[in-house]
Amino acid sequence: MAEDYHKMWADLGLDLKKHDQLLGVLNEFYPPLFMQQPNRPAGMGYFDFVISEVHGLRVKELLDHKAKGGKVFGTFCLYVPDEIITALGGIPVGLCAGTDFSIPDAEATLPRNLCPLIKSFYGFKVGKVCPYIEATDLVIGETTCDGKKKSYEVLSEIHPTYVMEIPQKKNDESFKLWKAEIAQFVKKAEGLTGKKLTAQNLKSAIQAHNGKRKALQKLNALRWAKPAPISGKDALLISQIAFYDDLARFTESVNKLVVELEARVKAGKGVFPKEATSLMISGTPFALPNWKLHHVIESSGYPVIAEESCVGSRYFTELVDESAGTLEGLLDAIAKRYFNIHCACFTPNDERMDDIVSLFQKSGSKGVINYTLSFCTPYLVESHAVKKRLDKEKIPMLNLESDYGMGDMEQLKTRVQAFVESLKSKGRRGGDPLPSSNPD
Ligand code: BJ8
Repeated sequence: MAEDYHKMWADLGLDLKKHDQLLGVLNEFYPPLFMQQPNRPAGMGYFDFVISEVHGLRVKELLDHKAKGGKVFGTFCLYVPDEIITALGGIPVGLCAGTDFSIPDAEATLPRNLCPLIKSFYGFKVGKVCPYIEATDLVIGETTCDGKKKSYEVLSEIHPTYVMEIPQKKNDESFKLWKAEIAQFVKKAEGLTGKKLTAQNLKSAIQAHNGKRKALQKLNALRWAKPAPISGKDALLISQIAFYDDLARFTESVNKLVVELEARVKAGKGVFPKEATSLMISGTPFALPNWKLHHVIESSGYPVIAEESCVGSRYFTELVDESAGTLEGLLDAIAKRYFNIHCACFTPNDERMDDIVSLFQKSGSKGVINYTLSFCTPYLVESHAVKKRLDKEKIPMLNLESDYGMGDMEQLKTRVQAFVESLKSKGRRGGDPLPSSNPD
């Protein structure tokens, strides 16, 4: 970090000793995991810089924004409409929830057999190690899975929290409920920011967020080239940074990287051999700094070229329709776009199966790794539907369940290697691809 930020962290009430330990772990793991990858695109320099300043410069920017009267909104889910926050002069920040470092603090209050993502986010707050949550004026929760829903009640005891109600069925009645929920959120956000939502400020926020999504779409489509011009680990890192970096600067940096990757594809330059077996991942999100599965797969020699995930395709595939001229029309477009995110919290959720198949086909992956965080009931149970559909399409699939601990890395590696070997031997014998392996 360019500056010493200890005073800023102390003013935010962080536990400085524990926080130094957290940054120590990050500084130890990041360079070998990311910076030592061979043939990395030069454009990754910007994202390395962002990580080097992860609790420094960006937090300072948020605090500067607050000093000028702006508000900061913390989020943990894709259903929170960032455009409304931006339009009202607020900054939306996706909060960290991807490390076991913060879990012991959470387990003093929350049950052990709870999804690690939830325990991680709560542990960051209660353990006083996250400057982002301390910089937020309000955390926006949502009624997605039961674990999150109930944990927001616990969080609300120690941090200002507002919960949006997310419907669970995709029908007209649910859509009406969702629109009403968005209208309520607008009122809440207007109250906090002291600003009024207008067609003009909302349209320009929609355009800005769509610009970010378009940049991510281009970047992620380039990963399908053979050889892949960028590692899956780097692409994942960029998707994670998308949740908290400055919107305009991030979009510009991704677009610059896209130009570099296009040139690489043209020149046939990549980060893995052309014939490497490429895989895609579907399932639960990879909150920062959860890089474990990508590292396991890519350090075995297989590029990860797509993620059907909230830190992945669910985040950027759909744009908000910008064409309406009225506030009502634009809010309707926002409601439609967000209603169209296919999280396992919805029932039934057939559209997600279509998304997985379509991404598999478009990307040219050789197999799907269906990944679920331990104790995530919606995605664990939905693995059955994923398997059924992929079997039907004759798409090979491996089911993996894991948490944030490092203890199962070797076991995961063995399973991924065995899966790829099975794909290769099937390829050598010819015939249809293998049916999916059984869920654990
Ligand atoms: S839209 S996936 S970000 S809810 S992994 S906390 S579901 S028990 S993160 Fe999610 Fe929104 Fe859905 Fe996406 Fe619960 Fe599962 Fe944990 Fe999860």
